[in-house]
Amino acid sequence: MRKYIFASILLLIYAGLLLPLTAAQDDTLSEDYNWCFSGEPWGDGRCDSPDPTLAACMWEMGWYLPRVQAGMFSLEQVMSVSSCLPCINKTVVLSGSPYNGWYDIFIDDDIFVASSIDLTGICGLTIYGNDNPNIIVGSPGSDAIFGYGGDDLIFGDSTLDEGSGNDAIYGGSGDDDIVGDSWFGDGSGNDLIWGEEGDDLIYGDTVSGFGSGDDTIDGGAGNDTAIGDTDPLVGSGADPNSTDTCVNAETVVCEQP
Ligand SMILES: [Ca+2]
Ligand SMILES: [Ca+2]
Ligand SMILES: [Ca+2]
Ligand SMILES: [Ca+2]
Repeated sequence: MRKYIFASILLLIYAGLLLPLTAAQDDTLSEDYNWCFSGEPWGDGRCDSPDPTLAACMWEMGWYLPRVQAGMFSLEQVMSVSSCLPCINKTVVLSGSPYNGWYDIFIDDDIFVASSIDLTGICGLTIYGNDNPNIIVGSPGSDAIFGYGGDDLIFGDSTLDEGSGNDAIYGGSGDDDIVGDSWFGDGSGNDLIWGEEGDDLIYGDTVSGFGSGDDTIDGGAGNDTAIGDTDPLVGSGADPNSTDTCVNAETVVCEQP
């Protein structure tokens, strides 16, 4: 249930931040102003929920988030006083990335390892690579990672530790090596991986460990290899309990092709 609360709150944050700052500009932020009662896009009844905990959190965030938009509070301040917002997502962009939208952290490099930044209070990262060969290692949380062009090496969670984040990874063009979780350990994240163009090598869980995540792998165009769990020649064997889905791959080691 808790993950649904987090997901709902984050959805509300994204919805709120996409709105123009009309609330701050037209003096509607009176003391009792709350999006749950306003005509805003998510003030249409979604602030009501049969789950009383979720309903209470939505109500609380309905009060806070317009004020975050208006600059009265930062998300970090809200996190410090509200148990409804235990963590936030942040966006990372690498130098020269085709992505030209808003971001939190700029990395002047072709390499980014999430453990190099302070991950306190962060649920997950959205990481935009560039058209060079990138090495990108995501956070322990649930990340979205875009490799773009170049022959990229991407790990969803880490290289050394076990990984359990549920990541969405897009290889872009180029011959990419993508690992849903980590090199070693028990990869248990349920990842969605798109190899896209190029001849990609994709592991759903780990290269040299156990694998138990339920992953979905789509090789896309090119001569791709999809391995649902872990390398059968290197790792400790596939977990018979995981159920992976692999499509558009020419070489498949996957329980449910
Ligand atoms: Ca790249
Ligand atoms: Ca991750
Ligand atoms: Ca491909
Ligand atoms: Ca996985």
